[in-house]
Amino acid sequence: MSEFKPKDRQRTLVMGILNVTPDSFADGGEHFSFSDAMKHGRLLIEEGADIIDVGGESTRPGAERISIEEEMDRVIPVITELRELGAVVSVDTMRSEVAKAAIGAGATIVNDVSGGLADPLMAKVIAGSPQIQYIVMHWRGHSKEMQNLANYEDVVREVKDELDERVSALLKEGIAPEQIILDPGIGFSKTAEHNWALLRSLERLQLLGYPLLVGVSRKRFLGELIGADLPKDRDGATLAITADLARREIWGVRTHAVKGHRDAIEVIEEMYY
Ligand code: PMM
Repeated sequence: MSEFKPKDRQRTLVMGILNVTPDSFADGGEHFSFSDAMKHGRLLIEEGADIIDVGGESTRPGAERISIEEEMDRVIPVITELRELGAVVSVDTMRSEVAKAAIGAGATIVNDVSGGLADPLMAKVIAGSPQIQYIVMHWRGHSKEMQNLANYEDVVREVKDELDERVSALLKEGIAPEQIILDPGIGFSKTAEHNWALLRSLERLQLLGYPLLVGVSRKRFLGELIGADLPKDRDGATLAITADLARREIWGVRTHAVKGHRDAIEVIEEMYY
């Protein structure tokens, strides 16, 4: 083994979560007003977020949908301001209109938890913006119905096959392979057992040949494991997974508490790469 690190290695990236919603399960909706959202956005930048993921619609199990106008009003001003501060911004949306407006405001990544399934026009917007990266998450249905869709015989095989199908459909619509990042969709139509099985076998999803983003931050299955009812008490558990994912060369992690994750990734880089 060489004692030098290969120069072109890219460490795992940290995507900081900025939910501009009144009902996000993980941060209690405390970043709801524009000024509060920006205060938190500045903190995420200071802490070293590589990307800031701005979302206006809650994807919490059982959540009601909001109107497009409401979603636009929540996310576009925040994206514009974050871009002025020089941040790399992704927009967490399933709606093509919101994605289009966000790209216009300077977002360079579209994070679509439905992987293009919720809005048939999304693929066209992404194909028409070849400089944009597109996060395609594994998804089976909207928040209201997703817990009834957590039925698998072999969760890893089925998630892999369903992502593969999505990718084929998106490529047919003109999206370039270089634009695509895949995400197993931890907690979306999945039980705790499904989540753990996927996390143990991410290498099988890496075989699809695309970078992987993983979002476990403060999710309920971690609380169940360690007995933490409050999302904020799940950061240690989240961090343990991030360190492991950095070791396994995962492209990025989506997380609430950025600083600790940057530190953990730096430690793993020093130890192994
Ligand atoms: N999880 C949530 C929202 N958006 N996007 C991606 N790509 N992957 C995820 O796992 C994901 C996501 C739900 O969590 P939050 O309400 O804490 O943001």
